[in-house]
Amino acid sequence: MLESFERYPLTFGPSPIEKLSRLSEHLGGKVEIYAKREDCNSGLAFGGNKIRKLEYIVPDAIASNADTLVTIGGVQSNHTRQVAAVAAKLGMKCRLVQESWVPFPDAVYDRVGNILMSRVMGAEIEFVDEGFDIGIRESWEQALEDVRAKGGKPYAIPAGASVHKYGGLGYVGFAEEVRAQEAAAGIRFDYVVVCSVTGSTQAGMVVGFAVDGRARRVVGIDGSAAPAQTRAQVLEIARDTAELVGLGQEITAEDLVLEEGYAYPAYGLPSEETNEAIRLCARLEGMMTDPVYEGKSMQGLIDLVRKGRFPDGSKVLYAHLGGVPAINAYSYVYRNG
Ligand code: 1AC
Repeated sequence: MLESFERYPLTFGPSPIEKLSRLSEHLGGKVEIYAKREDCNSGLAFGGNKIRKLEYIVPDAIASNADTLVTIGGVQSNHTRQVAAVAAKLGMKCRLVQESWVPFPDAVYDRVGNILMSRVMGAEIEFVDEGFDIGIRESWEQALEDVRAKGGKPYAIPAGASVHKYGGLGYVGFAEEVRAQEAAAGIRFDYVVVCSVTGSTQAGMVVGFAVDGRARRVVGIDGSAAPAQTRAQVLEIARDTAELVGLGQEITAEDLVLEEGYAYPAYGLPSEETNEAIRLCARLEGMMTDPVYEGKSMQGLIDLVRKGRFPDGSKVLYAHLGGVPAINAYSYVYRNG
């Protein structure tokens, strides 16, 4: 489906899939859990899901003759870190708007993890005291204007690279990649579990897996704590992406599965259950997850397996999107492990 779209390679190639045998056994052994390691997909500042999306956005940025990538996220945004890495790799400047999406008081919250890397990679960073919102933000539009006013040529990348005309393509490619890996390994995944916030990761997967009838097997775990907005954004991006790639079938609201019960107490704040999931996965598999994204989707995965949501014998693919660097900003929470 992606043959007619230009791709600028930023990843190593297909990201690895590994079986989480000890976690599967711990949860009763009736469901086989695998992880697709998007956190290991690139050498660009620890990689992650946005690098995959940016592969289809960068050709447009280059064609526009832009000299500055401009984007937005929370203070510990993985997305802004990945855009900073891509800008460095391309020899472009990078302007980041970091809003106060998470009311977290750790003393080093704005010093470590993602934002530390963005600073080291030379991004220009502006803090804006606005709360969480996945929509188009005035602060970001002002940053674009400011780059222009100073004689630069900005290229606009919205939060999560999501509401961008090519934002869903990377995860259509993910589905195609999984199909090829399934064929090579002689297996087929019954479900894919993925954290969803700004929407284009899940939306792309829904379109990509619709091809073989698995759209509704993509189980989004809401990490936004604003599920109505996330759901609407996933649907809009999925529909636009389906049209863009010529899917030939309509994506309906029923095609979107978004589990809403795991984002509490708020976006970016881990619950005790999230922390237990992070520790369990780390101690059984050595696989690190984070308090904002993958810890919540891991919590959802564990809970859904325990509740019997996946029939016995199911193969479940957990998409690890690469949110781990943010865990450094929660040092007090994990001071004792
Ligand atoms: C919310 C887009 C998002 C980030 O890292 O800023 N995943």
